[in-house]
Amino acid sequence: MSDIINNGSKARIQDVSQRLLKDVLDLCARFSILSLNRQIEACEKLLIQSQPIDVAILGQFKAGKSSFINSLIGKSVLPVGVIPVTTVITRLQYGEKEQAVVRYFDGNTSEIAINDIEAFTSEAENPSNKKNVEVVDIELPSLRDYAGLRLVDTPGLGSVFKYHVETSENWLPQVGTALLAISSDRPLSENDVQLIRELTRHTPNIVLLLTKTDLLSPEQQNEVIEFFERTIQRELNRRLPIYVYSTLVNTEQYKDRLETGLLSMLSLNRDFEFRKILQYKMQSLIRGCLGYLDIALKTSVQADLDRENLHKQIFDEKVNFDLIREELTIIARENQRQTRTLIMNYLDNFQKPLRRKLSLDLEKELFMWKVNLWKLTRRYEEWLADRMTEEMRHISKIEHRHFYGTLNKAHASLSRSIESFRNLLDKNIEKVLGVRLAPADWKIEVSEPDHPDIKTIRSFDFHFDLIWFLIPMIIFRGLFEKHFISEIPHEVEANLSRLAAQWEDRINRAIEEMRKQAINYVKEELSTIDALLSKTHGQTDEINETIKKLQGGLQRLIA
Ligand SMILES: Nc1nc2c(ncn2[C@@H]2O[C@H](COP(=O)(O)OP(=O)(O)OP(=O)(O)O)[C@@H](O)[C@H]2O)c(=O)[nH]1
Ligand SMILES: [Mg+2]
Repeated sequence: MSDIINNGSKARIQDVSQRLLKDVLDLCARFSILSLNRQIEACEKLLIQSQPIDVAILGQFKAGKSSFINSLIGKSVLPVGVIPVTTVITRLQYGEKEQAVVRYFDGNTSEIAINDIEAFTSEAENPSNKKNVEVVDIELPSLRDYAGLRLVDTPGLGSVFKYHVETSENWLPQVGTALLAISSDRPLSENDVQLIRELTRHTPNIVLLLTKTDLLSPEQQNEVIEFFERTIQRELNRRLPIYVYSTLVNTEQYKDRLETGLLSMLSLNRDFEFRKILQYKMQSLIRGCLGYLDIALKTSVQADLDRENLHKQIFDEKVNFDLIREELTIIARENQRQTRTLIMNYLDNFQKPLRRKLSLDLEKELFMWKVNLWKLTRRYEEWLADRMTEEMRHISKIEHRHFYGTLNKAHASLSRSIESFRNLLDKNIEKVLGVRLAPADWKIEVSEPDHPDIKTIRSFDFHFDLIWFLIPMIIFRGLFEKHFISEIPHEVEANLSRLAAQWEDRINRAIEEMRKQAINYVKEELSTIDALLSKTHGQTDEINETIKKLQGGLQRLIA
């Protein structure tokens, strides 16, 4: 029953881890997080292979790590010495027959005799790992009791051989259970405490191993152990199991304690321990990720704020689209309002001369029209229409430039207004971003208004000519002629006013066009700058989402 539960939970942890690892890989690529690569690799290895638990012996150089393993397995397999020796990671595990395999960084492997491993793992024969060995794997039948575990000998830390330090530190993420060897003659240095801190990221199982206890009296041993406990408590606020060992004195007794208290326990509960380690590593990896994402989030939030501030400073109360649009509209409307009056004032000059001229002409004309009232009226109307059209066309053609007062004024004001707006914008951009915009070609085109189609209007309110046959012309002709002549001033005024209205319509339309043009310049410029400022959009939302997803994953792992 417990096996079923175990297997179920094993599959679940592996599933959840697999999925989370994919997410982590994606986001590391997206946010260029490289520093988690080794942790990712360690988790990948745990997920891919059903490998043994790596019980790594770590510690300062010459702490007696290799000697301890030799003593534990009862065979001098690993090279030891008084100067820094171990140069390559060496793993020992149970195998039916004795064998040693050298794995190189280039992927090659070669099987060697157990007695020859010194040629690959010692500094003397493989200085700074010139032979490019990634790891040496040894299998021994005598390790049957530790099946499911792999003892890992590591190069010492803190020595002059930088390569040794690098090798061990790089390997750290793969640690399953860490045995931190501390020599009795150098009890617990700052480096050891630092190493424990580092190991805490990679494994829940950290054990202290006080080596070479034969160098201490029993009292001294107790003193050292108490010192360890106090220091770890103070520095790391935790307790760690402490084992003691000597390859020279009471070795069997120490070995027994280690086996029953640690190694056999690990071996027997291998699956449970394995899952615990996988779970721990995944949690640590995700916490690492969340840490980086937090930095990314803060940067992104700051960038958003900066951008917002820039935006605010550039688009201040003066550089404001609504404001300038209103200003341009007021200029246009104000000018449009005056167009008619301006044209009319100018055309007033034509009233008198035109009246006089047409009256005289009409008098001459009437003299020649010896016809009845109906015909007289027709003739008069035709004559008036022709002359009026001719005169209005003439005035329009010769004088129209004088109607352009408001058009020109609007052009000048609109141009001035957008130019000063552009100056403000330029100044703000230079102040905030330190860049000068290229001068803008905001030239407002004046579109020449079309000439109106000039036609005269009828002048009679009541048509006497409809009753012409009742009116004796000999008596009334003089009256009608007077009437026609008296109509001229009114006709002139009405037609001049109509001419003004037609031109007003066209000029105001042209002003409207200019207003639109000006607004468009401003609008396009502002939206370009706005787009540039928000183009490099912050990743805040995206990061927040990723953080939420990872936190969810972390919860699932812990559950
Ligand atoms: N007195 C005493 N000496 C020991 C004991 N274990 C190891 N030594 C000595 O300590 C020295 C270093 O031993 P190594 O096993 O090479 O130490 P190491 O930690 O593997 O060293 P590096 O591989 O260089 O990091 C050797 O001279 C050993 O003989 C012990 O239990 N008691
Ligand atoms: Mg060694």
